[in-house]
Amino acid sequence: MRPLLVLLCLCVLGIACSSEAASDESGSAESAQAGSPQAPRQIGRAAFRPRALVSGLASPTHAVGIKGEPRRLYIVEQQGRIRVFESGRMRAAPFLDVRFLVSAGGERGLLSVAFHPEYAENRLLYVNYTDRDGHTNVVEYRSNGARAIPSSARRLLFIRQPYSNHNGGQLVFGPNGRLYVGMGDGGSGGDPQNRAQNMQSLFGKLLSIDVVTKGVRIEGLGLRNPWRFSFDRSTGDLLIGDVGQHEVEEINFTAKSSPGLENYGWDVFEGPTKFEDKPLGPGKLVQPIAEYSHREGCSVTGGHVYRGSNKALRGRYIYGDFCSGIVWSIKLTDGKANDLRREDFRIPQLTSFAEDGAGELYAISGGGTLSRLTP
Ligand SMILES: [Ca+2]
Ligand SMILES: [Ca+2]
Repeated sequence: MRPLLVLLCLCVLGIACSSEAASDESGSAESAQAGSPQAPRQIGRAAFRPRALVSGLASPTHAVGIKGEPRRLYIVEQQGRIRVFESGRMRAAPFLDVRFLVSAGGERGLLSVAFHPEYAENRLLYVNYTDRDGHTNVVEYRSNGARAIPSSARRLLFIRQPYSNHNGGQLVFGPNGRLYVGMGDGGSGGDPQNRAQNMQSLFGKLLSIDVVTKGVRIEGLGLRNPWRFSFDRSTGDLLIGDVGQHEVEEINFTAKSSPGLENYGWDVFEGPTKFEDKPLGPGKLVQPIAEYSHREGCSVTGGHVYRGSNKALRGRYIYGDFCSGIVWSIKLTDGKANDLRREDFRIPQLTSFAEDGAGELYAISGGGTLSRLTP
């Protein structure tokens, strides 16, 4: 294990890091820049507090809010439903029910929903699910305002999955108006067919789709399973949580201004560590801005940059681990991570974070609970 990781682990366990040192933001920024990779090394105070808002959900995987709908959250259930939480209660009828189309369980199911940036006018939304044969489908629906219209389904992307795991699953519109799709490396372990570095394959990639023409583009390569990623709603910068193999979980940063193409390293690297001895594929190698070892978890859940009403916390990126339920946040400055904080709560089976129309944040437990994260 690298010395940086050892220090990080000791810090998390409360050893070798005084709270005084942790609150020294300039010091941590300096050390983050001096170190390679640029991992945060100090643990500061907790920043958020969870308040359970909804319970009794069936294996929720994802949720989103829409800017013009401040009192509403769309919550995705793995078996194939999208449900609406509105003004403090769940609507009885689902917004979308595609359970008959979906295979659910493990890393399969209805995995995310994204609403078109002009949803208020065109009523278009997009879902990502594994079908009855386990293959990835990205499908457009139109809603009537209250419910998605089943007959409006229009498939934008179909990818035959070779294994049951690493299906990616995230959909989100980028600042360029394209629909971004996270694709895992196909599955199994160690990327056995070496797809993530192969530009002839759509596996192990960050893809984007022109939703009008259905044209697909590779935006990034070298990903193992980018289960959750997001764009900072204020800057347009991209943050990706990429799930590791046996040792390291990682967060990657790409500025909106980047001309591309990013190569996030897998399966030549796992985190900053060499994984397979072979040449890298094309693109600019991007090393993680934050990482943690499997002593603290086993599967990273990428989150969001906070842009809500609490000024002191704006610009912090929150993320966590599905297995341990640990939640951290980092301050982002010029694409560097510093002032790492570990929250004093855990979210068991942390499947997703969510952001509402006003930029406030939520955490979702696959056990069935959605909690608001109050600064
Ligand atoms: Ca391999
Ligand atoms: Ca990587």
